[in-house]
Amino acid sequence: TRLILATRNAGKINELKAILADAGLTHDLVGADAYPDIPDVKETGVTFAENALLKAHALAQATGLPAVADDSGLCVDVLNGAPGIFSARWAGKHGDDKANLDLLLAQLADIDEAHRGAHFACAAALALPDGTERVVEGRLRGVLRHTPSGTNGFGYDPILQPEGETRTCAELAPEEKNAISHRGKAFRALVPVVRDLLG
Ligand code: ITT
Repeated sequence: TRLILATRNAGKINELKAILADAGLTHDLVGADAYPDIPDVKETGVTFAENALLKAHALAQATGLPAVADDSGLCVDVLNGAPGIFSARWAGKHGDDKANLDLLLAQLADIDEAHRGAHFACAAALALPDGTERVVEGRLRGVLRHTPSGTNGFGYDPILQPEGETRTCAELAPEEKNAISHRGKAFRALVPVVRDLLG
């Protein structure tokens, strides 16, 4: 059966296909980019979980198929959790990863090593056309570098160095990132829920 990945972020789609296939899910995984006529839902929630559910329900309703969605972001300790749910549009324009990362680095320029803690957060939601919904979350803790390093991944990956690592997320191989990431944890926890509800 087909399972819609309710996201148009190519970085997420790549990671989700690998994470879900590695976890043994045999569904036909199709990104929302295959449905260009379905409008993007307004992310009006105030939490990752609320926004993930909004996205999953929108695609499940519009396609009549089960859908999973990811809402995620970077939560910085000294910024009281910002950018958080605003991570994709921190510098103004939605999805401008470089502008977002540059602005955040500028905001943290005077913060010393001991106070650069942060985490990535991911809410993974499943919605069925009949309105059934489930959501689980995952986190990846680390520290923020002063300068970007690495070319893998997307978004803030070049500046987050996971706890216990000497490399940034953008210097990890994709399978290394997925093994420890917020997205890997959340979606591996969602797999048994998908199996339970969809078979
Ligand atoms: P969809 O809503 O279509 O899924 P989006 O990019 O708008 O795509 P979000 O609203 O969830 O998704 O924003 C997530 C942002 O958080 C993303 O643009 C990145 O800047 C950042 N982010 C999330 N996960 C990340 C990761 O694994 N590595 C680096 N940055 C990440």
